[in-house]
Amino acid sequence: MTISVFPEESKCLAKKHLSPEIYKLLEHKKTGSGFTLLKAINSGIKNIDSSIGIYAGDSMSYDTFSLIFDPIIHEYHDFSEEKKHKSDISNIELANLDPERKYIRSTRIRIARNLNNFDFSPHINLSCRQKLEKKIVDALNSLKGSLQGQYYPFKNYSSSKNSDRKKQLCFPKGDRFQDAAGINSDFPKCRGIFKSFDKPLMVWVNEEDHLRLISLRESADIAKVYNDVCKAIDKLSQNLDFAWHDTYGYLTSCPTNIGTSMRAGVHIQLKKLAQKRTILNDLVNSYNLQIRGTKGEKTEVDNAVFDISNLQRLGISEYETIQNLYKGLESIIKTEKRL
Ligand code: CIR
Repeated sequence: MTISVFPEESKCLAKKHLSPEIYKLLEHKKTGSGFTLLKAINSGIKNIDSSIGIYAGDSMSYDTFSLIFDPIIHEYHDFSEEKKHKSDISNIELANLDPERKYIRSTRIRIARNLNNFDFSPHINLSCRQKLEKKIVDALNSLKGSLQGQYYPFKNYSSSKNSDRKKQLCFPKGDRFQDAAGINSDFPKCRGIFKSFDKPLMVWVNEEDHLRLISLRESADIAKVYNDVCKAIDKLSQNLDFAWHDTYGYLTSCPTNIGTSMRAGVHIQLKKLAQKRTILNDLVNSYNLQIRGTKGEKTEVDNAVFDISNLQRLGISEYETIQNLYKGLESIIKTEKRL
């Protein structure tokens, strides 16, 4: 039997795993910062098409409400606690898979981080978000050399006359799932984007997670894109205390992103394999990768350009994820050439 706080049509994992017994055990619990079960599942209650339906309000949520987070995490990530997540962001050396960019148009890697001692985006109040923004920006401003850059707070950008630049440097207000979770509160206050001067590294501040580091190049040099973002994370960790869980690795607002919190992928044009989707799907599945539409999740594939990225985030290190993506893409390109 499931709990009646969710709409009848809802099929989200939070509803599936929240038995009346677990609800009773958790309904009056609070984390140290006052986050509750009902706040955690509000997005799932308000959006009947949620697939997960739960967000964490702080790093403690994963332990205080472990009776509901654990089964969701185990099912979504196909994870058992004996595995324990391990991180490895050491430098990687890999030959460029497609130097002429015949297939791979661009490579993008995103890694999320949240800080201990600050509530996560669904639960943080304005004055703490302000302090957090300052702390993050101070750390970003201390980056030197190739990582040095500038922070663009959104409040200055709303009055910018240069609309192209504004478009490039704003992340949009979150969707209705994030809205019901509380992530959009006080938007766009205390949000902004840091951009490095001479390398395509960006950091989104105070979006769904405290930091989202994005490294993007119009190149197939996966190692370079990966090493850039890892170097930034390594430097920032000297000044910022990232939330880490012994079993679940790096903690994020949405439990789908815990572990490495990394999505590493390419835009790749596969004209032949686009006509042989079964072969492409088999290859993608055998390397534990996923296909998204050209413009992201739930979009179409334009002109045979696929967005192919890692599927696993928990129980696999960052280093292994990149090696796996590399091997998968190598095999996909080989097959495309053969066809
Ligand atoms: C859902 O439950 O469907 C939404 N909360 C989104 C879940 C995927 N997570 C994400 O995009 N960070």
